Amino acid sequence: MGAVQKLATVVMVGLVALATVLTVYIAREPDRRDSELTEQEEIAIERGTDLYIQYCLQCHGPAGLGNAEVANEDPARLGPALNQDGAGIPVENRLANFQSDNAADQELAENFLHYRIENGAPSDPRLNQVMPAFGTELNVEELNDLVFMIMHGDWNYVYNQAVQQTGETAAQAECDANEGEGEYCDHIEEAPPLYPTVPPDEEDEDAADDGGEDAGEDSGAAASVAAEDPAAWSTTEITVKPGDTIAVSGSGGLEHDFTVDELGIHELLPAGSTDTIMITIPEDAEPGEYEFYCSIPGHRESGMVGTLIIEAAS
Ligand code: HEC
Ligand SMILES: [Cu+2]
Repeated sequence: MGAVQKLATVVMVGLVALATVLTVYIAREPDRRDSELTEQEEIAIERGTDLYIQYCLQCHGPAGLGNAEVANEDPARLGPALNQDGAGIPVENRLANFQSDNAADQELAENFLHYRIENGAPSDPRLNQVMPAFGTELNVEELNDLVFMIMHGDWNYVYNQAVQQTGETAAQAECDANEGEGEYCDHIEEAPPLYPTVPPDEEDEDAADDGGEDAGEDSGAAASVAAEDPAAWSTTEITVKPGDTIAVSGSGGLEHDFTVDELGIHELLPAGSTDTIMITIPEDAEPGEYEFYCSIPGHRESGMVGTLIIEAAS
């Protein structure tokens, strides 16, 4: 009788174990499906990563942290962080949330990424902070792979690939392989930065006192407005007369522009600058109400829009 009972016990234990494993497996199935990318998508991420290392790393950094100060050992890169989570950028400060689960966010991110990568950002040339346009240099598939990588890739993977592929740490690897001796080790110290760094800018100091308004008064402008990050104007109503000037200031962070379609006004406010641009209302502008807004994708929709009232000249 012992043998039969033992067998029964073994079968029971086996069944319970199997049931447990199955339950856990089924319970976790939705997660697994979410985080699993198709083979096609994995390939897109690999290709996007290689393109990133070749074209973007020099300004946006090996881990996509760019010039973000937080959590970044290397904040001298020119470009902003594309790895928003890694850089600790609060969600409410993101103009577009690059790695979101939400369909609306994803659509905005996809449009913005395509727009920015294809057109670049004609930023302030004096600061040498120009994001080049890649719309002609890269083909449609390459652009799609890059955007897909930024939206769905893993920045740790990018970083590891970058370490493998760039010469920056090849010297380190050789030096380590030679137990810390030989010419490679000297090279680590000497190696010049492989990327352009932000030049010191002294002249931003005076503009930095948050002063759209001040700047406007000093310069005799009839009105002033300042861009604010992520996407707002300091005022949503501006009243002027034909021939008046409006002092428009940059936010000091993101790029914006001041656009009034009917008057043909379209002035860039470069990233990283609080400089004030003087915009003159044409003498022959018809009195009435116009819309002023920022034409960077997503900004107008986020509320970066206001009313420009032109009163009759007295
Ligand atoms: C020469 C330096 C440089 C290179 C190379 C470069 N960028 Fe940039 N990138 C910048 C700068 C500077 C900005 C900020 C521009 C601005 O807003 O005026 C920027 C902005 C961006 C933004 C917008 C980020 C945001 O939150 O506003 C994206 C996306 C971007 N770059 C992606 C790329 C990709 C992808 C590549 C490679 C194909 C690339 N960049 C190559 C310098 C560079
Ligand atoms: Cu804007």
